[in-house]
Amino acid sequence: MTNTPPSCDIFCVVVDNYGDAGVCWRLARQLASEHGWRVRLWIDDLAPLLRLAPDYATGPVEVRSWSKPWPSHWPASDTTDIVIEAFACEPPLPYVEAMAARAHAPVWLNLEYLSAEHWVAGCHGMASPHPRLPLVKHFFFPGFAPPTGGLLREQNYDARRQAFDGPAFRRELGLPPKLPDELTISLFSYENPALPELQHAWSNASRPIRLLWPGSSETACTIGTLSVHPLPFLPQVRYDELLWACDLNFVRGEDSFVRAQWAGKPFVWQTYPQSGNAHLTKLDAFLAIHPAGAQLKAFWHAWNGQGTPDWTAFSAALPGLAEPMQLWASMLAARPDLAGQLVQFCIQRLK
Ligand code: TRH
Repeated sequence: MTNTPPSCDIFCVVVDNYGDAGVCWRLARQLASEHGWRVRLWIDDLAPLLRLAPDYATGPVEVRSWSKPWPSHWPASDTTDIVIEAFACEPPLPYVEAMAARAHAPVWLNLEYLSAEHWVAGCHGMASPHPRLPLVKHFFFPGFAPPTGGLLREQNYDARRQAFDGPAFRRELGLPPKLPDELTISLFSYENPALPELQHAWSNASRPIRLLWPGSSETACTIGTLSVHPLPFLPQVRYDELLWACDLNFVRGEDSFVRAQWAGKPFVWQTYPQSGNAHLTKLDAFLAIHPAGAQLKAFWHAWNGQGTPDWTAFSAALPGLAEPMQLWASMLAARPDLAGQLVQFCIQRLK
């Protein structure tokens, strides 16, 4: 290989919501800005990306609309050294055939979903030869512990966090200054039958609760001790700031779940609902590896449809969660990040 930076195509199908676009954009941006790769992101729906990164067109990633149908012939010269398909979305067949026509086959990765389940470590890096073409696809699994692919975390994360000005952030969002005994909560969840019960508890709490609710269409209101503040859906970088500004974050899916862990604040995770209650297996696998898993379990289970959330018990446990949450964040941050590991994985295979 020459010294030219590697080229990389990332393929992303937006199945629903924001997670597919959110993960792909985060990875694409890191590969381009931190590792100098020439990255194109092929995405079949630009709408979520526009909300996550309204300035996506300014670089450093070249975003391309993955229009369907794809042209029936694709030149090998317009494929890249590395091809990443997100969540097994499969690049278009003419593109795959063009990959096989290159002098050197690209490194082809399937970036998988995040899970703390045991089997992930055994599957990370596994090779899957193409049944017909001279190509090999490797499974790249994010994860919490070696030997998985790690988690997405930008190199400038700590610097951004240190520069964060909480009071200014609140002013910019039109929020009042934080009351001395206020508990500030952010809420990002799927439809959740436990929410009305929880809101009722928050409105009869022992301290003021300010609920910051991005992307909500509710109207602002105050009921007893609860003040509800709907916020616009924030760009991805600002969403980190929201997590930093809160004492407790309700997150969901995959990417906001990871961001809440980097924030090092107590959080509550709603898993992406899956058939056969597979999401509960995912939930328990994470609780089993988290240092505060035992204290979180009852409330997290209730938030995921298994029982009624006991706010009084959970809020009493909150002060004791601060330390294990920070410990967990520092432990994870000390491990190699996903983009860095992915780069190493590819470099070893690029001849
Ligand atoms: O949106 P999600 O539910 O995404 C998904 C999808 O359901 C997807 O199909 C599934 O594969 C995946 O979960 C596991 O939740 P997630 O993953 O947390 O993604 C949300 C993204 O939106 C994340 O990048 C954070 C970002 N975000 C903002 O940028 N601004 C905001 O205001 C909010 C609330 C979120």
